[in-house]
Amino acid sequence: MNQNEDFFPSPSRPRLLVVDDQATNIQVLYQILSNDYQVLMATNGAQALALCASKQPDMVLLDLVMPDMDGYQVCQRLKADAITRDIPVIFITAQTDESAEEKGFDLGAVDFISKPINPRIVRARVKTHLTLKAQSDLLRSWAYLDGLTGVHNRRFFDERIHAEMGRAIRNQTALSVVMMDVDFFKRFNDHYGHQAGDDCLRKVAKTLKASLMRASDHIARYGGEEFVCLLPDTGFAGAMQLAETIRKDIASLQIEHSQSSVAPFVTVSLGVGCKPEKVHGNANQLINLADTQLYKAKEHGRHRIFG
Ligand code: GH3
Ligand code: MG
Ligand code: MG
Ligand code: MG
Repeated sequence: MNQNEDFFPSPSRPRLLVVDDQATNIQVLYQILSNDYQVLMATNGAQALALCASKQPDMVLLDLVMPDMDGYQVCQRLKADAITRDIPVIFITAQTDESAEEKGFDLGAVDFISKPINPRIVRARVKTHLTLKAQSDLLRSWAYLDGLTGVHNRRFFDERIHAEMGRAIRNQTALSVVMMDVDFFKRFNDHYGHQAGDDCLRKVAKTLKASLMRASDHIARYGGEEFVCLLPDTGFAGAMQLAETIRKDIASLQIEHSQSSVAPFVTVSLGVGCKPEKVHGNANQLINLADTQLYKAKEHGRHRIFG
């Protein structure tokens, strides 16, 4: 696999949500935009909020005046929810007074388009804001990646484990953490050089990624030669099984390590921590548990798993 694929995911057709209480207005916008974009439609605020949460559009074109919930209220609700906060909102309105525009910007809108609609202006503004959104998404994703290996970094893990723990407690599901550390890696670096050490870490990360079974699993580089797997909906037995897969897969790489006291190739030790279903948990305690178990695996001879 090309390593850059993780850094530059191939863009799919951007998805827009058009919200207007009048079907004819939606139709006009659909005709202007559907050649270039995937266009979702909603005729009221509640529908718009539901679609934003479930379909994660790249932008919302929002009518200001609507019965029930008006555009301001919809915008306010979108910005108050972490899941929809970053979706850019453009208001579309026949109102021409500046205070309406000011209020929209105050609520977090990125732009205003006035009715009657000028197709070229709509296309230009949509394109500009989608470009900005794509750039900021890319920057955000870089901030969560480890530069050496391309897997997530510790910042990502620290944020994610708190979110997943909250979810696991709410849903009464299990959550597991597997901590992994390369055995005698200092000796590896000293003997083969730092460059070879970096290569080794890249191979280990790639293998780890391949060993994970579910799309919902996450791996991150936790420290120098330490990696961590976060496994939602996974109980103790499942996490131990995965740890064993990882232990074997990395040994199978047969990366020469003449200075190791366990084997003539690179090996890893693993610690498993699990918050069982229906048990209240705490993210820091779960990390500490996996870490303690990893320490025991080291103490008991390395190239093994404790849980
Ligand atoms: P143990 O089996 O107990 O884990 O021993 P160890 O030598 O692996 O553990 P220790 O923590 O003493 O050494 C970790 C080494 O990992 C130290 C450092 O040289 C190396 N290291 C940390 N980050 C990197 C990196 O980004 N690249 C390279 N090449 N080496 C790194
Ligand atoms: Mg309207
Ligand atoms: Mg270490
Ligand atoms: Mg080590």
